[in-house]
Amino acid sequence: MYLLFLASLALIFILNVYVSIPTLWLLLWIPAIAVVILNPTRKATMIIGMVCTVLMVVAEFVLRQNFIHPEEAVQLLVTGAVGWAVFLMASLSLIKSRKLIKRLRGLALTDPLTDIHNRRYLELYMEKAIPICQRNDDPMTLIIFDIDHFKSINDSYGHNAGDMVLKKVAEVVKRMIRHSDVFIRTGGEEFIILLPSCPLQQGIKLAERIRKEIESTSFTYKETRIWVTVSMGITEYIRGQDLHQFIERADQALYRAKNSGRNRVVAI
Ligand code: GH3
Ligand code: MG
Ligand code: MG
Repeated sequence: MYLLFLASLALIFILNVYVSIPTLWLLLWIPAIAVVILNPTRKATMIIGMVCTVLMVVAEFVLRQNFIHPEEAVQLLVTGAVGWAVFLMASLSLIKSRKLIKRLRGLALTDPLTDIHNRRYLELYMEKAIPICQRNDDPMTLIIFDIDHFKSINDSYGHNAGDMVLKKVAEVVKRMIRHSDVFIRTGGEEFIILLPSCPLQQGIKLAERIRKEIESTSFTYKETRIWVTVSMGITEYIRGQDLHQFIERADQALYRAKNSGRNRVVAI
């Protein structure tokens, strides 16, 4: 793209040598906008704007052997100003819409209560992660966990207390995992932690640490201590599985953890 920018500059320069019409310099702003599309920042807008204006003025002086008629100078100035204004408006609205798209994308992939990612994010992430994992023969482990007897927390202390528990559980887990791990609220009081480049045994150790940390964390709502535990299912990725099958296997382990007394980690 930058090569295209230089090629367009050369073309515009040559065109101006043969057809000496100052308004032709407006063409210069087309590649300039292309650069801002590639690099949508205010800094890039300012730099490119300056570069184009300086280029235009210097080129005109060189082409006219250092003499510009006052009328032509005014025409050149107006051309430069109009070009600048159109370029600035186009660039700034481009930067604004890019920011908006980024923000909307963030909102679409984030759970509003806990501020962690949602299931849609996991699906998008796994579209890329599964082929990479299979190609590099890299281990990948998935933990699915669910808060025990969460309904009775809601029933006993109210929905707000339940929300507070969900937020705090997410905060505890966020502190304990790596930046490269993927933490998802799949819905209700169920979460997934995806551990890339992590074999099952290492994942079990982390799951056990998280389970104990949640058990010993003090959840207090209106000065009442709420006891919170989680059950966890964990499994390692098997070559050829899709996301659904991978989660299904971890879900079976979670089911066993629930049925064998809760507040435990079960691996399959
Ligand atoms: P188990 O140990 O078998 O997991 O039992 P449980 O009570 O945790 O599971 P159950 O599926 O019976 O209840 C889950 C409850 O979670 C029911 C639902 O109202 C509540 N819930 C789902 N989403 C939210 C939420 O965003 N906030 C709150 N406060 N409660 C929620
Ligand atoms: Mg539950
Ligand atoms: Mg549940």
